Amino acid sequence: MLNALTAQAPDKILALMAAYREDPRDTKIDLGVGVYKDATGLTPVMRAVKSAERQLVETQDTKVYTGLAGDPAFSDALSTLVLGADKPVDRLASVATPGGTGAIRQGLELVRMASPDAKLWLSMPTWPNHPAIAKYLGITVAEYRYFDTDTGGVDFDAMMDDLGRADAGDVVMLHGCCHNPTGANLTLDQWKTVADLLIVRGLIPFVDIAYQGFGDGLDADAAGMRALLAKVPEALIAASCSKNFGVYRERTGLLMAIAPSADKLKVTQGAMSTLNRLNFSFPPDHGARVVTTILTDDALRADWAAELEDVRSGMLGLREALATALRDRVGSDRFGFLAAHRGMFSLLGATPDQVEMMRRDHGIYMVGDSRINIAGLNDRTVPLLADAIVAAGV
Ligand code: PLP
Ligand code: TYF
Repeated sequence: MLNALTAQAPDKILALMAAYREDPRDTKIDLGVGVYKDATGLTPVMRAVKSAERQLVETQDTKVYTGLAGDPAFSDALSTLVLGADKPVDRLASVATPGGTGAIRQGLELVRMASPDAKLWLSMPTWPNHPAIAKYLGITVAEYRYFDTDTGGVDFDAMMDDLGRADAGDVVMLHGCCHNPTGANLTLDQWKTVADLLIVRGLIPFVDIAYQGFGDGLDADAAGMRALLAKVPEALIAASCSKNFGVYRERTGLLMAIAPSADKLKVTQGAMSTLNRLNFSFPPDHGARVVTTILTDDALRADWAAELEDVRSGMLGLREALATALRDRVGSDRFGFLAAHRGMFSLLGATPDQVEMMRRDHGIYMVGDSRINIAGLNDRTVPLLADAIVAAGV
């Protein structure tokens, strides 16, 4: 049987991690995988997470199964963080999932179950796991233009043109904030305009929000998505706690569905719980319980929010420093988009050859499409990257 297997294409981002590890140069710089790193290159356990874990060790008296949808307190706390206090409780179904990826997978399974012929519209470019999972599930993928390589911003007219060609019932994947890989994001008004188009054309939004708190702040990062959700009749939302709580390996995520009416809530929730059962039964609990503990304790929550704010402002400072270093070197504001982007990532606009040159000559590792992880930089390496970008002729 296993003789029949053929080699699967590796994940390019994860393959880059291995290449970086094997590089013997001690001057090497890792701007690859999307993991937050502090100025010393470490990905620390957040203070509030440590406290919540200590509390759990002391007080948890059972490890018995949770429900198929996970702990209701987790759904309640995280859905409020993501959707806001005025979330539509009478139409909101949710299941805990193994990370944001698990939420995307379960959400796409729900799409396939409800509407097997729906196409999934993805921004071009997008996180490679979006098309990979959709194609694996047999869902047809279509692409909408998103990034303007000349300006480093969103090509909104092109996006609207392309979505204007979607068929009623198609699903449109949107990055809730901090677009991966480009770093370019919709304005609040653009979110509302997208919502109007979705309504007119009968399209269903699927929002992937994996970096809430990494852009302009916890509520600011969710504002566009919330404005869209307030308008549309139904929606899916996949939220990840990997980055904003730093619980990557605990696999902590939530799939939410806003049903078109309150009487469709029960059947929607039932389908989502069933999909959990069919794929893995009960979702992982440790990370979810840590997150719930933090969000429901005023002191822990304030400490978490403060640490997240330091992470966010640190990345913004690095963006400014890199944009300034490049302005000094090229004598123009050609790289000004780096300071306007939000989140961990920016697409530099370098060719694959230039990316390879920066790796070979300077030991700087970025994804082949020239996506850099801003958090991989520090005050010492910002000028080194700026020099390398100029030397490669980007
Ligand atoms: N969506 C996007 C756009 C991401 O970049 C990530 C990455 O980390 C995820 C979802 C989900 O991450 P995880 O499965 O680690 O929660
Ligand atoms: O885009 C990134 O770098 C993060 C981490 O298969 C990641 O989202 C990358 C690849 C992958 C899973 C997570």
